[in-house]
Amino acid sequence: MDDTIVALSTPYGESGIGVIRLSGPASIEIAQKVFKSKKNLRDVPSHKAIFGYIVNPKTEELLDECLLLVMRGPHSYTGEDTVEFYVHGSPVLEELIIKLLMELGARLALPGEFTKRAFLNGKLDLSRAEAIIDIIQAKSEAGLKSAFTQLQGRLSSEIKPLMENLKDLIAELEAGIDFPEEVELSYESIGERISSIIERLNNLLGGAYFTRLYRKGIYCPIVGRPNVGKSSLLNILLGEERAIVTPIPGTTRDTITESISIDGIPLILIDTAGIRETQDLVESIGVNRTISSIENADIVIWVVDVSEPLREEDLEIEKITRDKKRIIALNKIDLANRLLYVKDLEMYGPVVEVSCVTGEGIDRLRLKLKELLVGIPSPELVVPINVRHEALIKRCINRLLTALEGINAKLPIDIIAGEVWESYNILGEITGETTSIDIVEEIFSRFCVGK
Ligand SMILES: Nc1nc2c(ncn2[C@@H]2O[C@H](COP(=O)(O)OP(=O)(O)OP(=O)(O)O)[C@@H](O)[C@H]2O)c(=O)[nH]1
Ligand SMILES: [Mg+2]
Repeated sequence: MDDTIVALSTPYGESGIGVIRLSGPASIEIAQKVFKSKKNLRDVPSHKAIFGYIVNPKTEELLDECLLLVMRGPHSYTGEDTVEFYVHGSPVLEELIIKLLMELGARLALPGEFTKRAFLNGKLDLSRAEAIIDIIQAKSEAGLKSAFTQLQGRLSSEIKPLMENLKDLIAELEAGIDFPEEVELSYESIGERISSIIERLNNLLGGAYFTRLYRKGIYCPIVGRPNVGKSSLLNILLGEERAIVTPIPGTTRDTITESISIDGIPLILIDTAGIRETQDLVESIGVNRTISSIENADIVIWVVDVSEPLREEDLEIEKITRDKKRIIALNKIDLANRLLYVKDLEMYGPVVEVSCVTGEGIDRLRLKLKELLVGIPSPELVVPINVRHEALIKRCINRLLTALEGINAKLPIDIIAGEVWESYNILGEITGETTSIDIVEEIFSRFCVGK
């Protein structure tokens, strides 16, 4: 990290201001060459805004007025000397300045490179660095809060003590191997300690499901046989004419995905192709998609038409959604020729009568959806576990279970110590202490340039 990197940290395009960030050992020196003010940047205090002009050093031409911030390492985001220019948000100007800075020796930053430097300089551990991508990419308030909890080190504060425990255990096991006469190891007490670590890891896994809900949303397909009003229901819940509605059965052929927010948690609604036997190739692909959306569902809204009897096709859908959390929307209650009532369906789950034409009952349906979300804890209370952490915790548990088996079989201590070592290394991948450089690169490549 002996080079100095530069990037635009605000989105490309016209804006009120644009922030250009320089980080690395030469950043103050390079900045000085394009910045004209009464003060010399070498002497200005850290973290204090300075007014001045951007100047082309070759022609002496003034390009813009701007504010500039010097942040000296290690007290900066990256841990290195950093300079930020706050210029007018013109893409032409921003490109011009970045080009000048590159001519003076800076290199264009790679995606996530500022944050990667922060990680490599020990400013953040890996799970906290990952939280920064999740904050930037948050799609909902709950997702944002969950990511912020992670940024504050909630996960690391759970993992680090477990790593300490494992380290102590390894030290004792190794002492037992090296000095078998002096150190007496009890298989039973080692087993108890490992079991208690497994239990704590299992508790952490409980957070994975909720973390996914907060960040990705609750997956909620709207299913039913053709023409019952699934697309109409999507539209009325969204408040816009998103999906095509016609009286022709088989109108929707592909899935349509849109998101609404319920108490800050994203609910991902999926309008699906009505399920029926069909010879039409396109429609049958749509039906397959519907079926796979049911498999992935957290909640299903099953739509039934009041003006028709329950048909074979309805019962088929009942069957394939049976083991899901389900709400039945008994639709078209505005019609006079009513054949179905709540009592005919309530054995299948909670029923809400609605009309997508008059809007009646839609608020009740929203309320029912909300009730199904009761029991989802507030994101600040859940230890955030993303998919990567979840996989590592599971691997770690497996290693520890192998160690336990070894203990029960009274295998030699060095074999058990090997498993405990492995489990320690696996946990270290969460915080980044033992993560391979490939994985670090992969994580930071998901960032945007300038972060
Ligand atoms: N009277 C009445 N008609 C409705 C209601 N909801 C939907 N419809 C009508 O029912 C027909 C089918 O509606 P869609 O929303 O396209 O039904 P769908 O389930 O998406 O149908 P497919 O995409 O073909 O599976 C349209 O003519 C709608 O106007 C309702 O609450 N009352
Ligand atoms: Mg439809």
